[in-house]
Amino acid sequence: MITNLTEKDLIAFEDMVAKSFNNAEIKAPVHLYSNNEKAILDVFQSVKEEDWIFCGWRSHYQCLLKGVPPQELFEQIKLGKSISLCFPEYNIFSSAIVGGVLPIATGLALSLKKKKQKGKVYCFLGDMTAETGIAHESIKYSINYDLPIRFIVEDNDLSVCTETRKTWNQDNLTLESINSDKLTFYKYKNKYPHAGAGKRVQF
Ligand SMILES: Cc1ncc(C[n+]2csc(CCOP(=O)(O)OP(=O)(O)O)c2C)c(N)n1
Ligand SMILES: [Mg+2]
Repeated sequence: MITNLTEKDLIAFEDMVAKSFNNAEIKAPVHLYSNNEKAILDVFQSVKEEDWIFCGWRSHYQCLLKGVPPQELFEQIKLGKSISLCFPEYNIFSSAIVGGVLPIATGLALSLKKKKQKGKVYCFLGDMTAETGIAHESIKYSINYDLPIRFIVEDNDLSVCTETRKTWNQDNLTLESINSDKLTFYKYKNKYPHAGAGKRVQF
C-alpha cells in the first residue's frame, strides 16, 4: 500500500465532496463512490508507486490511494475536474469517455513489457463499460500477450440508471466467463446517484 488511508478516511473524503457539491460550491459534475471501500483497498494492497492507474469518471478513491494529497485532490475537484482527474506525477489518468482509457492502458502495458520497464497497469472500468467492444478487444489483447496489466470491473449493475444485465438479457457479465489473473470483479451498491450527491441537477 502506498498510503495508510482507511475505509473511514475514504468515506469521509467523499462525504466532504458531497457536502460541498450540494452547497453548490462545485459547478461541474462529480461522481462519488460508496460501499466499495474494502474492495478498492484490497486492489491497492499490491499497487506500488511506479505503477499506473487508469479510471473512468469516478476516481477520487484511486487518486487518494495512489498518493495524491487529499487537499490537492479537493482543489482540483472544486475547479470542476472531478470527471477526468489526471495527475501525471502520480501516474494516474482518467477519462469520462466510456472505454476511453482502455486501449491507452493496454498500449502502456505493451510498452512496459517491450521496454522491459518496471511497473504494472491497473485499469478500472464499470460493468456496462465491460460489455463494450473496446473492453473486449483490450482485455483479449492483454491476456493473449500476457501484458503487465490488471482490469478491475466495478460492478454496480447500472449504467447511469439502466440495469446492465437487463439491457443485455443475460444473468452475468460476458467477461465473467473468463478466468484470468488480469481480470477481477467486485460488486457494490452505491449510496450516491450516478452523478452528483442527491441535490441539484442529476442526469
Ligand atoms: C462514449 C460515451 N458514451 C456514453 C457516455 C455517458 N455515460 C457516462 S457514464 C455511463 C455509464 C457507464 O456504466 P458503467 O460502465 O457501468 O459505469 P458506472 O458509472 O456504473 O461505474 C454512460 C453511459 C459517455 N460518457 N461516453
Ligand atoms: Mg455500472
